[in-house]
Amino acid sequence: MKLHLISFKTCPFVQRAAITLKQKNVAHEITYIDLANPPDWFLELSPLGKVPVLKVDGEVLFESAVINEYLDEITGGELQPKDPLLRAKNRAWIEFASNMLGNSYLMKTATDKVGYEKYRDLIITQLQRVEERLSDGDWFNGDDFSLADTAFAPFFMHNSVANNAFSLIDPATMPKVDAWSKRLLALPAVKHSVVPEFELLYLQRIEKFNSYMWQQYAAESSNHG
Ligand SMILES: N[C@@H](CCC(=O)N[C@@H](CS)C(=O)NCC(=O)O)C(=O)O
Repeated sequence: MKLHLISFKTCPFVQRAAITLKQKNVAHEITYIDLANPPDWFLELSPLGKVPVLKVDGEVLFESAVINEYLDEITGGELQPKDPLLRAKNRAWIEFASNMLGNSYLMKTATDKVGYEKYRDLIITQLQRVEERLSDGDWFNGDDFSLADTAFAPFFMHNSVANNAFSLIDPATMPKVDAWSKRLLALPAVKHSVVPEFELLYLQRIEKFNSYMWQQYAAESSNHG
């Protein structure tokens, strides 16, 4: 079976599938496209014009959560809880993580302070919810690494760029989230789920938005030489 992931280098949703592929050591090809100028062949095969798309031989799969369940199922299925209720709850939290990624995008592209603070505060409230949900184990469900971990990891990677300059994690009030995010970022499958120049590309992208968040960062960086 031939697996082919269509990607955009800074997309957190594609990164979920990349983590699963790395974690399970699954052979695959990757093609990177420019979302600002998507090729016609991509628009033809992606129903929503979004990445990720996974081509499975001639077939097309889209939506990161669906792609991840499929990748896990064809390779043993150990990244999903066996209990149907826990599995359903995990799906709901994966959707929650998608909502956080949406808020993160709106925060980093907001052009004024009011817009920026609205989404920043929403994300902080969401992180506090996750803090309440986490158990004492290493991963989202405790001892077993799962697709829920792969779904949140991209948020933590974006949150940690530029030496945590944009971080919204308060270790004092969110100690479990803090420890979990560090554990995820240290995992080889997460580290190698993005291209080596990821951080630079991420910063270039938010610079292009010239958003409130970028302006604060640029002012702060120039103050410190
Ligand atoms: N719900 C989708 C979201 C994917 C998504 O929003 N991808 C973004 C890039 S990170 C995209 O392709 N945007 C292009 C567009 O909306 O035109 C998933 O989980 O796969």
